[in-house]
Amino acid sequence: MLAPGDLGWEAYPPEGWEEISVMDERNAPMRTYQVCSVMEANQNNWLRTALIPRSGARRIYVELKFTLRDCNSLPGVPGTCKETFNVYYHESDSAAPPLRHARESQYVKIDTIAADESFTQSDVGERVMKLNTEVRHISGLSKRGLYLAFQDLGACIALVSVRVFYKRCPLAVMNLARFPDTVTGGDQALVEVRGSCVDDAEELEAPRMFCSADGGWLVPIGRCVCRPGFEETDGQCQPCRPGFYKSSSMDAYCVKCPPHSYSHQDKASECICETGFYRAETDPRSMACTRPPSAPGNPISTVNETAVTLEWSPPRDTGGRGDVTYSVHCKKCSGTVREVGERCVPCGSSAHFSPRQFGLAHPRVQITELQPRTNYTFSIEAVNGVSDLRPSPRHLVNVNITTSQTVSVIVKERRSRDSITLAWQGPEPSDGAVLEYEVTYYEKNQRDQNYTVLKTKSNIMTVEGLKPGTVYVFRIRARTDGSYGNYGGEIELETSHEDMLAMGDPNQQTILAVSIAAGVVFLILLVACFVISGRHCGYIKAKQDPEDEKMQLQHGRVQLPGTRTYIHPHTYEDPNQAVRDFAKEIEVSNIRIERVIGAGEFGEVCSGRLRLPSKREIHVAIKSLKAGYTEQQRRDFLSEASIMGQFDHPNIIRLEGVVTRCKPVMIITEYMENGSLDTFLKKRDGQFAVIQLVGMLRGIAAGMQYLSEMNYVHRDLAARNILVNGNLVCKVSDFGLSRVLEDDPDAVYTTRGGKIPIRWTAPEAIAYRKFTSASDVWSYGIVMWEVISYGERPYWEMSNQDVIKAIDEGYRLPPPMDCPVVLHQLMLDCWEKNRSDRPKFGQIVNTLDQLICNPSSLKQLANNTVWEDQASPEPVCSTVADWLESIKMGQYKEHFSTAGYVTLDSVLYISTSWGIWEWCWRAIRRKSSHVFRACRCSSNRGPTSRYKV
Ligand code: ACK
Repeated sequence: MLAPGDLGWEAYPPEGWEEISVMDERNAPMRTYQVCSVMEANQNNWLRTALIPRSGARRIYVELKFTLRDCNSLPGVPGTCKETFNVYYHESDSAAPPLRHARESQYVKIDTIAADESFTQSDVGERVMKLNTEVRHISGLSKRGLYLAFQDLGACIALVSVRVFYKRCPLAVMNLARFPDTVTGGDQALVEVRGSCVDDAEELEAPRMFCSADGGWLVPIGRCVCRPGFEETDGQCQPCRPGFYKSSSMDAYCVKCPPHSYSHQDKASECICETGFYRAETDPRSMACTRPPSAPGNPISTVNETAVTLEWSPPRDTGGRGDVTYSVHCKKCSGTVREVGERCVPCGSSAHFSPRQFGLAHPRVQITELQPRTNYTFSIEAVNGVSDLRPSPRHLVNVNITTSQTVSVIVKERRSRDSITLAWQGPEPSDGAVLEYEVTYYEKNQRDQNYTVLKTKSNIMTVEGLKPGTVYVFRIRARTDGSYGNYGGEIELETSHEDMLAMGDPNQQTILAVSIAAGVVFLILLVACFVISGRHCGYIKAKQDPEDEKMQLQHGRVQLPGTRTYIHPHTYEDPNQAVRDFAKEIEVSNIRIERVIGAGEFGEVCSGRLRLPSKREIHVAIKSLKAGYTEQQRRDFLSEASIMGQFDHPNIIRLEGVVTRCKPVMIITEYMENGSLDTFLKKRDGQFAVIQLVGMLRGIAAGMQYLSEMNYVHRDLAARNILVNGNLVCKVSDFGLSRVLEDDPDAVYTTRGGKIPIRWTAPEAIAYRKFTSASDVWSYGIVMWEVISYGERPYWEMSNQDVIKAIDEGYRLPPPMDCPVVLHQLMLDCWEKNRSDRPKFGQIVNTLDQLICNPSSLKQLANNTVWEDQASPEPVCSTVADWLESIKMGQYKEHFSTAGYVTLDSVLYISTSWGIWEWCWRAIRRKSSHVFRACRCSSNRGPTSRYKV
């Protein structure tokens, strides 16, 4: 501080310190206090400042500038001459008493000050002023002010300047917080200072810093951040420009408005959606504005009595969102004609929606418990997260249906040689009381000539007077309050008849004799060879093993040709019951596990042996359920057995039984020596004649025909799910309920959640999960392509998305190398976009049979080359004996003639429990080409061309 004018300092005794004006080095005048009583002893001269206010400082600094004369430079001074002086302070809240009354003890000594080297000396009569500077500090001050005092004990001093000061930390901005100018603490103490956020910033964590005793800021803690609509620039918060926004103080910078939104003003914390676009409450502000979806498309309804299944395709425009769900609104309408003014009322809770009415994730719903013979209108709406925000009317697609009233399933039936007893379940009581039932029946294939109508009030009836061993078709309908309902579908039942293998039948006897005599292999060979003849390129089902038949009856299953329908295990309330009904329990002691052959979804797959009491030991595959499974996994695992156990076909993998009573739970199936078809073909690339490949395809098609006739849709038909046995017979496998979803490595999640093996799946199944036998036909076409190309990956390395796009644009897989044109044409037929234009499996089987029977049709290759016909012309065999000779099996002539097979045609009708191709492939494997050369297509129309395999 600079004190102008009188400083108000006091000196005592008066002859001590004096205020004197001198010239400084630059010859400027300056005021000093001086004392120089060196000639007398016992000096004690005090000089005291006026009260210096503390001004909040806890530590003050005192800087002294002075000159001091060296005693030696003073001629004749006594030994009492001093070269130091003392500095004191006295703290006080009020004015101190005059200096003359002061006692030394009231003052606290700061230090004794000596000159450094800067003594003022006399040099050749000229005095040289040397200025000393000393700084001392005083800490722990607390009173209003203090006095400084200078004590001289006999030195020669000139006090030129006394500067008293304290230190402050200057105002600072750190982490968007402002810290005020702060006085430092006493001694080494740091002063903690709380900062305040700069304009348009808010505290993230309380900002603090420490002001050090030296006047510097230390250790910033906490920070402020710019509030929404502002961003940090040069330690300040600046507003976002128009077109930009910042929604959260946690974001560092303003960013551009997302699509379909804008901000016209600055400082925007969010952008406003364009007209027609919305933002759901839970949508992040950074998300584009979206809009409600368009209406769903292509609604399909399938009415089944008082239930309806609705399916539709997803909306063309999802509104830019991924959260599309569906709601189905139901109205019941009165009157028979749907017209304006028709009275419709909401269905209320009477209808049951499965899986639910609102918030459906998939475009499919089943509605049950509808009233019979009633009109309903269902409005299907696609909904997304912003649908509720749109004021305008919603986009709906309507489906009108009319329910029917029918008698539901036949629950029981019993047959004898001349009667059939039926029991059925009538309509729901809510449909009105049943007055009577009408049972109509006729002999199969005789409908036009004769059918019988019977009436009954009960829901059980025995129809008598029927022919033995004859198939009858039955239909039943109910009459309630005056009108008849619809028929609930037809059921075919056959009256029982004599056992076909009864010893009394001479024909059967001979067949048996021939079989035994000639050996099974050759008989099968013969039969199959003739079955090829185009007249009868099919097979006749094997007679059931009586043991199996017993088991099936015990389980309440009645197997009749053409009447069986696959029963989904989910229709069972207790899934274990389905397993009990369709799978035989096997004692674990009857199984011998030999080796691990692979890994399934639920655990290991092993091969081993099964020996059932009084049966031959057979080779089996054993799938086991790994330890630690959940109840759901157990059910899913065993579902495969309850599905497989319903099938009985040479081209469907055969279930031997299950082990459920002890752990691990196991599924036992027949063993297929060559494993899965895709791996098998890859290993045997190019090693088969095309007709062999066609034979494999024929087997798969036959298996699929059987499944489709059972109303079973496979959904994952692919070469990897076909197994091949040692005779090259192909069998469809993989029936578990979870397999398409979980097991198949080629299945991927679609945008709509389901998991689908895209490359094998028909477009309608991918688009809206329309899985039918027609979609299985599409997959079958892909399997054909896999087979002919020896396990090549369909669409090679194209991505799934590209495959979907290519198919939609009409692209189809080209013929594989050496693919006969007819086979590629059949593939293309399977890949017709319109599913009703695709062939049925039965037609595919027929087509392949024709190709096999007329192999020259396979010569024309799709890449315009022709198979070389190397067959040498051979005489057509006209008798069984000639034919047996030609195939080097003349020794069996006797057996055949004894059996009554003297013409080739008569052999055509022999059937076998083997698929006809089994022996053919066996022969091919043995390279018995003479067998094939001898086979020819023969019919009543006369011999046709011979062929070479
Ligand atoms: O291609 P693979 O040899 O044939 O490897 C798989 C593996 O187990 C896992 O599924 C094989 N596999 C499955 N079922 C059978 C079966 N019944 N007979 C022979 N191998 C089978 C399949």
